[in-house]
Amino acid sequence: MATDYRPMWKELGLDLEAHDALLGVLGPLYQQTFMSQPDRPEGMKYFDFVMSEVHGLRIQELVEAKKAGRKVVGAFCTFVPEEIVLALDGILVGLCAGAEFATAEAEKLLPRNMCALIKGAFGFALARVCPYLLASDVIVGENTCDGKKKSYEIFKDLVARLYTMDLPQTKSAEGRALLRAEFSRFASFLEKLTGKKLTAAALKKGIAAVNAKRAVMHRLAKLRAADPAPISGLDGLLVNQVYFYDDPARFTASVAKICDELEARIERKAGVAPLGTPRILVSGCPMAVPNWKLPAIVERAGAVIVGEESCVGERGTQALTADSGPTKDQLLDAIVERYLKIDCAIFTPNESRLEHILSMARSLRADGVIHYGLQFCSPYQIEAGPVEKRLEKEGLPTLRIDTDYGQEDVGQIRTRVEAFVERLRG
Ligand code: BJ8
Repeated sequence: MATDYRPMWKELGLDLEAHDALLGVLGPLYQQTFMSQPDRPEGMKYFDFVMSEVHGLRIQELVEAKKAGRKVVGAFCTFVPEEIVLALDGILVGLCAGAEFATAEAEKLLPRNMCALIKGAFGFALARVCPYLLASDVIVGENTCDGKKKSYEIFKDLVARLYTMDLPQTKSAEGRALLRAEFSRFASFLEKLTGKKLTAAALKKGIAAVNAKRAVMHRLAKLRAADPAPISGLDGLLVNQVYFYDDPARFTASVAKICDELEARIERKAGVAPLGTPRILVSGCPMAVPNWKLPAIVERAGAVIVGEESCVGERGTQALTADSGPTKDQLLDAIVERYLKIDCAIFTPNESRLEHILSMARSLRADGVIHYGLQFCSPYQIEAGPVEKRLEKEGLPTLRIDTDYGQEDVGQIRTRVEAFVERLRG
């Protein structure tokens, strides 16, 4: 008999009725989107299991860890340094909401012209349907885009505890110094929260665990360069999404297993789509669970997605942290160096993102790029123009899609994506 998680959910403070409604939509959506795909790698069964238990077993693990004295840190951004959280025996979980929920309630607190990601986060908090939010001992809000920065001023009243982290907007010496100061302040805050002392040895362990997780994602990304593609873009995205929830060591081992399987597939030239299927790189705003709208449209239109230039993707996992020396300060410096490489569109200028998109498109042998922008996301929507111009100049057909989490524009997006796939075939 399936475990009854309702007492645990109730204790966490979830609104059980609203939560049932959410699960009632998520389960069928997952089945429809993922289980209908042909030739999925066997290793994806682990991720199907994780998703089936994403509000169950994983939350139970977090609750048990909390009882054992560990602290859960919730985050909305890939800038929150997991190395430091792990070094202080904490657990980092991703909180971004990839679906609309209680939008009308959220719009009582926020302007309507706000990106779906922020509105979704508010909706999930207001409706009390996210067990990760409720299980978090502290939530880190980062001052990235104006939308997030200002909305945290309101969000702090919706959650038990919000810690705000300032982030630079330029990759200058001053920007580096700011990030260093903020990571030190964050470490001191976590020391108080956990009652533990940050040591070089613990930081080294944290760095090793996160590097292992990132390295296995680099291995997976390389395998996706094969033609025929050994794994669908939907499954590739799902692995990137689970990255933010799962236990790091277990996640690393599960992705390594998939990689072994994909290597064998590549060896026998087997894939999820025939050789020569149009290959697409998706670039832009992060796609949090359960935002599978665009990839599902693209792959049903007969193309295959070979990579994600996104924070739920290679922007979030690129570059390892150097194990740079014996002291805590040297290690913190190395962590800062690694995070400063993230080419989020909040940075100005942000040339390195353009270079990264191009290098990903080349190494993954993409035939074209779809730039994905969430409506009202100024940083990515503004960068979309220069990205398109540069990619087209380099001979890479580019399609710009601006959308939200609603289903109203699915037909229109499908028509544009189908025409784009035809262009790539031509
Ligand atoms: S490092 S991309 S995770 S900030 S979609 S809320 S940018 S208006 S998500 Fe992000 Fe960190 Fe950057 Fe990555 Fe604002 Fe745009 Fe909304 Fe966004």
